[in-house]
Amino acid sequence: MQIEKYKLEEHNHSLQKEHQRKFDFIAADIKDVNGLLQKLIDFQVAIPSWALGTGGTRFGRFPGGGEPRNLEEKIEDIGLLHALNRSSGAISLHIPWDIPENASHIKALAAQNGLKFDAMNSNTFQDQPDQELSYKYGSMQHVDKAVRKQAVDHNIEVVKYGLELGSESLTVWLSDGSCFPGQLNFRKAFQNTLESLQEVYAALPDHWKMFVEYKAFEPNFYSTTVGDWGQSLLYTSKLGKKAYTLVDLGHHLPNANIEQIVALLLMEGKLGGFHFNDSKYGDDDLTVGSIKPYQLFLIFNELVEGMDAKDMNHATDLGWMIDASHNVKDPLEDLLQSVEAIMITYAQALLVDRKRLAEAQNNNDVVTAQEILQQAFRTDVRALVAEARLRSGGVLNPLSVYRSEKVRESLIKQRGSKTVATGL
Ligand code: PSV
Ligand code: MN
Repeated sequence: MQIEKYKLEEHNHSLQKEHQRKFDFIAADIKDVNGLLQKLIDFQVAIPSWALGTGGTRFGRFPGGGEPRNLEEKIEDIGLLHALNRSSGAISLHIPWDIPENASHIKALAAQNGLKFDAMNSNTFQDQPDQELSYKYGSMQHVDKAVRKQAVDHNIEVVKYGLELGSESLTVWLSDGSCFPGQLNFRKAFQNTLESLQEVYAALPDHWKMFVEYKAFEPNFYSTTVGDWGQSLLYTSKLGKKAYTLVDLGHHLPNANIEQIVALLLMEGKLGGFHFNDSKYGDDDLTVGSIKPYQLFLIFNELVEGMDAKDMNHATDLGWMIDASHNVKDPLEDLLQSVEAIMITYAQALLVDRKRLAEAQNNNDVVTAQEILQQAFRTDVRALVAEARLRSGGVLNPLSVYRSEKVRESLIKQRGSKTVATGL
């Protein structure tokens, strides 16, 4: 579904005066406002192909209707988000949930919607109906070499699909681990996994990156074979320069200092990408910024500081993706909220007075350091984010257009009320 351009313009026109007042107010306090806006305009967050449907829990799933029935419709949904916010210009595919049967057609459709292909995601955490060997006891860690080979071959196949689409990275998330003490020999599980990853790495094109995602627990509850950033870093360091660690915000044990993890991975040149979401307890997959917005700000603060220290391009040198889906919201509204939260937090991190912060740190002036961070965090930057959207052809308030144009109702009419998108 597409919203006609004149409707977007009408919407912007109706909010323009109020927006201008708010924008002028904040712009007056910023030294290089155009430079900051350009960074916001350039920053794009990939949407995963599995987030367009209402997510499930292991207790049930309550689809909301109008969910995309195939990859084409998923691309259209992301195209719509991108038309509204101009910050969701990429799609990340999960194989086999979204196999591009006709790559050139899918590529052309994505291009029409202004979308690029972000990281490809493999799946060895579920058994597929036509699959020969089971992943019940793991995939790349498996005691049986034949199972490991099947997992390796699958990842290589995912790279092939990605090559056809113009993607340049592979994300490997393994659910491998154990549920009970004694079930696994940790060292052998690690070595098997490393060997399997090395085989995939060897098949990776030179211009590609491999992201190794870690997760503390779930579905395994006693041990996870890539359980934390230390283990991921161990694998990626042994693999080589095309391998990086991927941080998913929901994959840590409670109270982990994620901002410090990010700072150190960046320092080592081993941070590759991000999966954004929020959580209260674990891998809750809640809307970005809905539970711990200050933590998100502190993470972005380290990202900006660490990337600038290495002269990295904020928009292109790391992979940015949302990884969330849940039961109770319209997934498209939820994604609009998540992207907005990311843009707001990025803008706040760009406002941190880094020179003064460094001085405060050198003087052990703890109070001033906190004041500087909270000054940025407490700044209402929404008009800056809206102005960036406006300048790049989007709308001032994406959620309000989505609702006033009755997008979900149209999608239900078009696709039906009982559709269920592929994913979890
Ligand atoms: C696992 O919880 C994960 O974060 C991985 O990134 C998967 O690819 C994705 O979620 C599947 O929903
Ligand atoms: Mn993830």
